[in-house]
Amino acid sequence: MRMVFRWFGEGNDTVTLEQIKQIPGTEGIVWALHDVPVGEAWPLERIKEVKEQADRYGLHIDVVESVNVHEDIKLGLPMREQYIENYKTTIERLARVGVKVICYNFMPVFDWTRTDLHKELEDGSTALFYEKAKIEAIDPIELVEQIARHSTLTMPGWEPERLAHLKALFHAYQGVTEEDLWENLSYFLQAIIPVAEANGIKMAIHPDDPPWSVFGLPRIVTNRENIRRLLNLVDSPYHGITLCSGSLGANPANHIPEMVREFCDRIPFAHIRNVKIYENGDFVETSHRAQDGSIDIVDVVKAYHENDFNGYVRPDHGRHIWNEECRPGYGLYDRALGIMYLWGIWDACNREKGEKRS
Ligand SMILES: [Mn+2]
Repeated sequence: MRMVFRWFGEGNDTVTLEQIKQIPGTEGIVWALHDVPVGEAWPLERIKEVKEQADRYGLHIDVVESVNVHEDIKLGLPMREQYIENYKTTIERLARVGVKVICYNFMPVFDWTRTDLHKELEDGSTALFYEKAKIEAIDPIELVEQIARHSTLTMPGWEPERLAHLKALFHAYQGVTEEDLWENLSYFLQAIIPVAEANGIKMAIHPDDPPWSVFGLPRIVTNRENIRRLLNLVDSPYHGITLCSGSLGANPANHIPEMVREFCDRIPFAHIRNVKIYENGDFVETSHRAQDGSIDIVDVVKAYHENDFNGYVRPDHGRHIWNEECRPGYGLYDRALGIMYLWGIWDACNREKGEKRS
């Protein structure tokens, strides 16, 4: 496996490239141009700038996360044609600096959803938390209005200036079914996969987080059966998934090691992290250690090893430990500990097979 680490960019991350370089076995960054509005083509000069920054530390930029998909594409609106053209341009420009994998998602309105960004765990660390009843109890439009009335924000990305826009978006999704979303995803893939293929870039869709409908919005990348259907939409090795153990694993019916075994040759990029699921459906992000959460991370890594996985891996999220001030889920310390746990399992698997591969 090829270890990489998400980095939000110069001046936009508490973690430095120098620090990332010092995490054992870490060879590259997972990056994006976070300030380019969704739907616009990424400027080549800005792309080159990130490559130069990473080059200075001997880190590669093979994996981009995310090139976000405009809502008009997900909704199947006429403007999608222009946004798809822009998306293709971004793919071509990323190929010019050697990018190999693009992670993206097809979740309406939000990507990940949590109710508490700093839930305190028993050991005093804090982590991202999802309270199922809280999300299920609320009508989305009512939620937007509530947040507009109160200043305390509990959801990521719910900045006041986005609220009016959000309300319009929720209205746009009213009546949009899962089948509509499948159709719009298929349309998007038919258009971009040939371009990705021609440019040597593997597209890797990230599963929905959490893997079920939230706020009444349709969601489709949620389980094994749907991933089979998804991969059959376009038969190409350049159409794959970012298998995220923590996202899919929030539903205990999703057996992650089995999914790794089934889909391995279509997984160019893996997110490996653990979550602890409670009986009422709430979940919290824990350390990577198998005993600390509900997902058997040892078996997940073994499954990759058995399949000679040579794709990219990131530790995904971490807790906030040792009083680190950082972007929620994206501190240095716990993610670095996670990497060492993953390497520990991997190296032990190597020894069992009498090998020393990386
Ligand atoms: Mn993930």
